Amino acid sequence: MTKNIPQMDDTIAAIATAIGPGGIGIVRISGPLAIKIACKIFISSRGKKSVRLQSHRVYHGHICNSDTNDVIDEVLITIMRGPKSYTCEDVVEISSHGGLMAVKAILELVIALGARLAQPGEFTRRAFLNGRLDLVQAEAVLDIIQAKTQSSLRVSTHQLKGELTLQLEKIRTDLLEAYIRLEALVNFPEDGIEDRGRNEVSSRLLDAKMKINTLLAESNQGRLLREGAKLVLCGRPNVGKSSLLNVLLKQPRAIVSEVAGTTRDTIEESAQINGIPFQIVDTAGILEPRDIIEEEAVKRSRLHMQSADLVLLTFSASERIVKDDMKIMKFLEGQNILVVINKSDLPSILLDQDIKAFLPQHKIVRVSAATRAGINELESAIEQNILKGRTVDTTQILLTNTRHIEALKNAVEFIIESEQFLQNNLSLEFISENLKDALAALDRITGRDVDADLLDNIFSTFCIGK
Ligand SMILES: Nc1nc2c(ncn2[C@@H]2O[C@H](COP(=O)(O)OP(=O)(O)OP(=O)(O)O)[C@@H](O)[C@H]2O)c(=O)[nH]1
Ligand SMILES: [Mg+2]
Repeated sequence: MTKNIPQMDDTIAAIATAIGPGGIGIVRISGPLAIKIACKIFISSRGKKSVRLQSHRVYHGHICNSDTNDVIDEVLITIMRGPKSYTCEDVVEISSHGGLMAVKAILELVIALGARLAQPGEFTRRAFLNGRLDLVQAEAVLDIIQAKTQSSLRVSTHQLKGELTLQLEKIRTDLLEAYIRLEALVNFPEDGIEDRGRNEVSSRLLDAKMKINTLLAESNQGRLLREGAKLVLCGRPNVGKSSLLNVLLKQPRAIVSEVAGTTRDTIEESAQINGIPFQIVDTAGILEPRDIIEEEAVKRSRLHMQSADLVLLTFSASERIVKDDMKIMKFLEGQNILVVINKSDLPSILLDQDIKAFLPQHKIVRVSAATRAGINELESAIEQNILKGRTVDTTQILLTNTRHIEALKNAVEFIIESEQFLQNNLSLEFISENLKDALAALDRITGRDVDADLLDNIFSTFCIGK
């Protein structure tokens, strides 16, 4: 059950710019009262109250408290009458001087005149509910705001333009045609065209499946662009994990010292490596916890190692492999590992073949966190490992959102099952039910078929004012 479905027929308002010192600040108002409120508080620079504010015009003037006649700030206001606006409703944007006080005072005035404070993402939610954007495009708006790299920005912009939606619509048409043909077979079985009909359904299903699989094939790359890959530094104490974290972050984030066991709690930071967003985790090197704090640290480190997209297994060039290294390697069996031999500035005791004896297939990169030698090579090796040698073509349609990926996987499962039913000559009603489920999975992505809880979930991650 949804606790809190926002109304649609009232007027909402919010500060749409980031809070804090800045050149300008914007208060955004949307709904039936938006223009009426603007008329009450805005005095145009021509001196008289502007009663008729025209759509898609910008006016210069002042915001005044109509009760006290106090001037609050000099502003530009933009009028956009619905449906030609972001929300399809009447929208007014008041651009005042930046900083908190002016925008806050304007917002308070607007609220006092009958608007209500918007919930996070409520402007975009209205744009969706009024048919201005579908759900994929609404989510793309959020991704653009939160983009961490140029490439993720580019992919989200394509999604906002509706390119992914168009592709999903093509898949939907295939499925719908398969469904309609199937229904015809169910309802007019006497026509004697069953074989031909089944073939047509089959061929439509194949088309849909191929289109979905093409999208899914690149989805891992897309997801990495949006959410970032998880990179976990591990290795025994003192090999220089925290030093490497600092080098990759280009700032001294973690404490580094010659004392073994310096890092106790795991440290997580976001960074970009060669244009790919990463979540980098520095773990505790200790293997045998001496107290409950260390016990917790070891537990957390292990959880991170297990969920890593890539583990940077770190050694020191000045030390041979010892039992503890072997324990770590055993724990990491089956993980995606890149071997890093740090401290290459010191005389090298650890040889590549010492490592290859245990990890014959894994790439080894020698670096020095102290002198930064080899760091570029390390960054390229990380990039290659994550992209598996492929470049991400940000001009193509990419799935980036886990919600979309899961729904498409779901749809393809129903399609494959339907194909099997068809091959085994099972009752057409079964197949028909399956196709309805496949269509529903697809419609959850674009929001054609979506419940209020899911909407709450999506829009609550937006900022207020968007
Ligand atoms: N010569 C040399 N010393 C390094 C290098 N990288 C790190 N060190 C030193 O090695 C020591 C340990 O570094 P840390 O980064 O704290 O090692 P760690 O692996 O995070 O250790 P724990 O947190 O205890 O698990 C410090 O004294 C660093 O200055 C390097 O490339 N060359
Ligand atoms: Mg450390």
